[in-house]
Amino acid sequence: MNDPADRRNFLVKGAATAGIFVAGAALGTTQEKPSVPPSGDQPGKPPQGAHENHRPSVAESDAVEYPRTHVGLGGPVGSPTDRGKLVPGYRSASLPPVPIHAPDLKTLPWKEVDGVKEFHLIAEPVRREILPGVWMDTYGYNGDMPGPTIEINQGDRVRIVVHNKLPEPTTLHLHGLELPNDMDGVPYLNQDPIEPGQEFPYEWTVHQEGTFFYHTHEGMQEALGMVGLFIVHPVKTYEPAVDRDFVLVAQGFQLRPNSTVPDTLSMEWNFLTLNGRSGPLTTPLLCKLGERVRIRFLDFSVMDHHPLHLHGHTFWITGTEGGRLPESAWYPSNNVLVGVAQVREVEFIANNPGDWAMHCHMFHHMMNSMSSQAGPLIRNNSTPEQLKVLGYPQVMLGMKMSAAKDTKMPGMDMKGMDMKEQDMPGMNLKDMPQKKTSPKPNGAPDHSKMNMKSEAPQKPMAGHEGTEGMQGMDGTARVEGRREAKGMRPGWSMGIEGLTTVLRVLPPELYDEITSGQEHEGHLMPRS
Ligand SMILES: [Cu+2]
Repeated sequence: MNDPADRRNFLVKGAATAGIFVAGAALGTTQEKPSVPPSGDQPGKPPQGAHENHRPSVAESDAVEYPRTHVGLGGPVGSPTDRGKLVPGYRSASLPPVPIHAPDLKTLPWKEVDGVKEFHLIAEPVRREILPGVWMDTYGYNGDMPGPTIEINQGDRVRIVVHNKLPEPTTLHLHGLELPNDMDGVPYLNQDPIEPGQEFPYEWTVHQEGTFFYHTHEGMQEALGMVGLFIVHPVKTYEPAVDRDFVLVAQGFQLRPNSTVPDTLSMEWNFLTLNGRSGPLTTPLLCKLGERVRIRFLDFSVMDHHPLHLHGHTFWITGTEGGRLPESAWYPSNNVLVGVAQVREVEFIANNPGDWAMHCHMFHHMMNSMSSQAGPLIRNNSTPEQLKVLGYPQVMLGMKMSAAKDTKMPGMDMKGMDMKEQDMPGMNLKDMPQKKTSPKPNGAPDHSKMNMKSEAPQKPMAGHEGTEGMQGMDGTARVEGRREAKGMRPGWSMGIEGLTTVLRVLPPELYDEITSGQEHEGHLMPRS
């Protein structure tokens, strides 16, 4: 798959097959309407779970006007198909809501106890790998940061038992939920803090639905990442129904040199994460061409807002942390500003095949480890992958590679760079995907005045050692070798940093080939 021709065939093959599925929708015009609304669970298959009482919405009968397999505007502004606004997915709205998919996060299991859905949250110190070989020692829940996702149905009675295994008191706040005052989790105001070794049950009946979250109500514990998603599905599936329901939580941390513990007093952040990982370790979001996709963004940053931008598509903003918006209040965008503790839900038809960047548009948030305060956070023999992790721009990697091979790069003054082959022990240049990346011919910054050697700390930056050997070449192979990344352009991980992930809009056959039936199915929510 490293050969571009192979990749092209891979994609073309999938696209051709997809064309069979969706030709009807793709070729449809305003003149012709399909006899069967395109609301099946799979493209081209009859809708599962559709029953006689299922009344096709206006959107379904008009959906053919909106192109599902290529870009296009749909109907006029204000019409149901305007930029795909009310065009349904393939999944029938008569089915329960599709389970949540939170990439890189775990789901919290529950058991029924006396008619109550009982969850156990363990507040404890955890380690989290935010980039290959970059570990953070922090606080979280059930061994993870962010904590596992809680997913329930509107109307459920829930009990969340918090077990405090931290060396300090804590409480749990259920954010945005309308619950009894003594369940609200503000220490001293609503309850005594849960002391180390103690536990406390939070129990109430959830009448709301939407995107909520739980977190400690101690500021410095919040800054350490003590948060988790709390998703409540509506009793009746929203229309137009979606085929995918993703959720992403944004956070920021300051990891200083020689420390693996985030500096929670800092008001600057050098590592920004989505679901606890920085790009390119963020796992790509997979969907099939033509599906209706919902993405729920939560900002749990200390004090940064994030303008989250999706490439190649126009979405409609359909909900907030307060729940669903009426359709009259939706508006189209490709960039949504998510403020601290806010949620923005967006929906769109994934009709533009390919691998699309989805990222915060603040430039510093598209980088890993800005180093203005501390100088280059590297040691002398750092590999290109480590440079990448530590925030050196791609052109630097190109320079380093070229310098190592004693080839001169046009327009670059290599004096003083002191880049020699022996700086990169153990590197196998021929296997580097970066080798295939063309260096910037013009306008590249002049790094010749940087004296990396003298400014580089003598000791490796703690946390960047790759304690499990996951660094350098291994890190790249691991990031690009993931199942979810199959068929992506070799070297793609070079362009994905910080608060960034990738949405992959795949022809159905290609999607199936990649997932091999192993896709996340979630747990079907029993209706009570
Ligand atoms: Cu941002």
